Amino acid sequence: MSPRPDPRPAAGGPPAEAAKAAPRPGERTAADRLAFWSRQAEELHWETRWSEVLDWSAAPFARWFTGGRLNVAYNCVDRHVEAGHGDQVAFHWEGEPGDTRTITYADLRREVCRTANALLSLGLRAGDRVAIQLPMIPEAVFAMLACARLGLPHSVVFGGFSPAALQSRIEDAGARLLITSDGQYRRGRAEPMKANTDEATRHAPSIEHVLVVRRTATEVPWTEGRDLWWHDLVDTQPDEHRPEAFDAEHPLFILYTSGTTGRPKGILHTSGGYLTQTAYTHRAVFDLDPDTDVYWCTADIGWITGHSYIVYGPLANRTTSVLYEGTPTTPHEGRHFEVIEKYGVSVYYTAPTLIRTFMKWGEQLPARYDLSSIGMLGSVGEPINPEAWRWYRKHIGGDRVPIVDTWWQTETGAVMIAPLPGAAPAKPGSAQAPLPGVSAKVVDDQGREVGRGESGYLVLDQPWPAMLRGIWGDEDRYRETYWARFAHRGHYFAGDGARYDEDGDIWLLGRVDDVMNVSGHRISTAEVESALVSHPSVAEAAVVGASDPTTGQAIVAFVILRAGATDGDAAEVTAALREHVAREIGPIAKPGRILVVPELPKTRSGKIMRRLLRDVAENREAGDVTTLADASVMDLITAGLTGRP
Ligand code: 6R9
Repeated sequence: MSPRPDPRPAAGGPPAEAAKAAPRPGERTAADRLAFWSRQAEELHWETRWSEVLDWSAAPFARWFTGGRLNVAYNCVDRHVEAGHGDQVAFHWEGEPGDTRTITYADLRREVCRTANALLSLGLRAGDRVAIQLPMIPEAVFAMLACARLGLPHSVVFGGFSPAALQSRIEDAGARLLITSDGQYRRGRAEPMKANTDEATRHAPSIEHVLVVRRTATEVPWTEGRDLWWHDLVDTQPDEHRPEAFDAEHPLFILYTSGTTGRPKGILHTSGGYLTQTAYTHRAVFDLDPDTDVYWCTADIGWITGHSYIVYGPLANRTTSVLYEGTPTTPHEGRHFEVIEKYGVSVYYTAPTLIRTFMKWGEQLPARYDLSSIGMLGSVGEPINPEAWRWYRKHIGGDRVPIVDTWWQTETGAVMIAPLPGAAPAKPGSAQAPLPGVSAKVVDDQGREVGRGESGYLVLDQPWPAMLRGIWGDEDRYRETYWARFAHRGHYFAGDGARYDEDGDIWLLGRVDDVMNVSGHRISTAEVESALVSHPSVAEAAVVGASDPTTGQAIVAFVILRAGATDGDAAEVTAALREHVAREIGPIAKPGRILVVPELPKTRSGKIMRRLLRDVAENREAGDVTTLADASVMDLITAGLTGRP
């Protein structure tokens, strides 16, 4: 397709979709917002229409489109086939070793029906939970949609997570079925997957069956009667399955994310509101034309971005997408550009950490490929620094395409703050303004809105359709984490700092809690600390996120070793600790640096002052130490570290 000219600064009118979606004049009140979302919900197919758009009477537990009934998978698949688009490509799948598969909407319908029939044959019924740990292969999408079709909440666990992490997620959700693969390709190598998931299921008695996709032809351990091959069970099922409509509030999925404590939270999303907002935002933010665009979101399906912007939003909008299995460096660093050129990708949605990696590799790399199909670029996962924004636009976007910086969270389910193309002049590094139907504010400690040029906390002061409906099995934690901070005002506390500029546009400033953002992945300091102290050599640990030019933040750990643990080589001990964290949580949580220290800086109440450790990690003079129980601790720490790399 031909690239769109950048409509900003708003010279001509906004593009058609943005104009259609934009709030009508005066659409500012809560009633207008509900009318707006009601119009967006009408874009979906409902078996029964809702009677009320929002029921907020049990706040902070929302019910959207109450009384409405729909089937999410029908909306994402069957309805497009029935409308005559069965031959349209849903996914151009590109495997890491270079194998490919083209999946049309008709193919997708057949695969999802077979998978649904297979799950039924295992005795699964609406409400049962299914855990999925799979690489980025088409079966991952089939599995998610089959679950949605049957009303089985899925819990997708990122393929890089350790057996221990998978086990705790399976247990928390009480999953009956695990869907996994024999192995996965990682940087050109076939690595075992089933061997790891077996370790997880050994201590997870809720699992009755393990359904295994053959991907790498790796040898696998096998438990007769429990384990089933996908090609035996699914591929032999009938191609037809009649979808049943579920309540708008029927649970669609649980997705675990890091919080400020060590225990991950199972974020619960439901059906009608989630699909309404993911579909609307995907359509409006990317100004997408389903007949001509080829869209590529590079996220992994194990993260919320994969759920909302690879699976549900794009499919509800009948998008043609690229689905890529591998890492960006395999088999070479030009892989993403090669894929863009091959499929004529027109909308490319990725994370700042990858953009900064591309910058490091140099602009000569994208210059070797024809990227002229690109008409729109997206960014998600962390604040995008203006330098990366400009580089992205110049070297990937040919200096002519809009960039949408989309702020949202696992908890929000869908994009909340983003510049609508054509609606406002672009500002590199700013997510700018809440989307139509969304209300966000920057407030001070007391919850009062701050003025222009001032910073504070980002809050969402009105419910939104794709909002989380709670934390699985833990009502109190839900209230405590998100609603306690500004309870007197009824604001949702996002955990991010933000600033209004002189025009009143929003700039995100990163997390204000103990959650790190490493390459766009949320990892809590407490999670890594508890992994470290579970190692016999470690007496105490404190973890901070230090600024890193490529990954946004890098994990730096300060550890106090137990007596005796220092007898060996210090480098050996820290190497062992890094491996230990990788085993406990997953390679993404491996600390970049581990510093062995004699003490940790603590307040009188015993709270570790991470701010001071961050100063050390970022090579700064330590800031205010007056609240330390023992001010000389910082000298001890820095003296001990001098001369170390
Ligand atoms: C979608 C996703 C959420 C946290 C969020 C914030 C950071 C995401 C951002 C951004 C600035 C953006 N974040 N997008 N910060 N600008 N465009 O990433 O969800 O994994 O739950 O992370 O990521 O700190 O609070 P999730």
